[in-house]
Amino acid sequence: MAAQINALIFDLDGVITDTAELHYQAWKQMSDEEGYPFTRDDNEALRGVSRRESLNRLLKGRVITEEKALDLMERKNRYYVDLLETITPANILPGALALLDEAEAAGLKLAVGSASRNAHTVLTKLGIIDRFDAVGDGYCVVHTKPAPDLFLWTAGRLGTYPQNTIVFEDAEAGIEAAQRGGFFTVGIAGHDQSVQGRVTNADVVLPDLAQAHLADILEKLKKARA
Ligand code: B16
Ligand code: MG
Repeated sequence: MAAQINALIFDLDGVITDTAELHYQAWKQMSDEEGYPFTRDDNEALRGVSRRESLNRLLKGRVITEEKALDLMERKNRYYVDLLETITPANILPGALALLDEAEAAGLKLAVGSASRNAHTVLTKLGIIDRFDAVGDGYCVVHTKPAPDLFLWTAGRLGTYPQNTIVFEDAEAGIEAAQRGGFFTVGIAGHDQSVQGRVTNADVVLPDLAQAHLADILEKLKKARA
């Protein structure tokens, strides 16, 4: 890897914090009201994909009107936004703040690239929105992950190029988006064996950001791209 890394872009849900459980509870409440089956396993397939695509996957081919789809998404989001009230800085995942500190000390630019339209709210509740030079969210581009648009938009806001930027992602759709954009990728696999396959295509795979030091990550990327 001859390239100079000058920026890091972090996915939000599953990398900096774990809002997947709150998304699950909100989709579950809406699904129960409608009599749709929806399990935690089903929720795994919604990681990193937009609200609209999440609904499509949840419906599993069931055909509904556009008006109904908008109502279901609006209701789910209302439940989700209510649940976001419970978020505090204690919900930042282990190691994330330490990595931000290291990267900032090294002079790297920092951004969030999240499919969520609630990313600003979540970052504000976590108390870290000021740590980022740019926040790309579900409002910034038409085509969200796995299209590369969101990460490219975010890199543009930072004034960096994909070949000088690392994307940290926990979802298959996010790794694909970053790779299609030409970024270096670090996959956050989590500790649940049944879902670890989702980021195996990343340049470097880590279980989480705990003990994730910038120098080690750069070294691993260098070996992966040698
Ligand atoms: P919203 P990320 C994603 O966040 C979530 O992983 C995904 O489950 C959710 O459907 C998507 O945001 C949209 O969220 O309904 O709040 O706009 O992983 O890209 O940070
Ligand atoms: Mg994610």
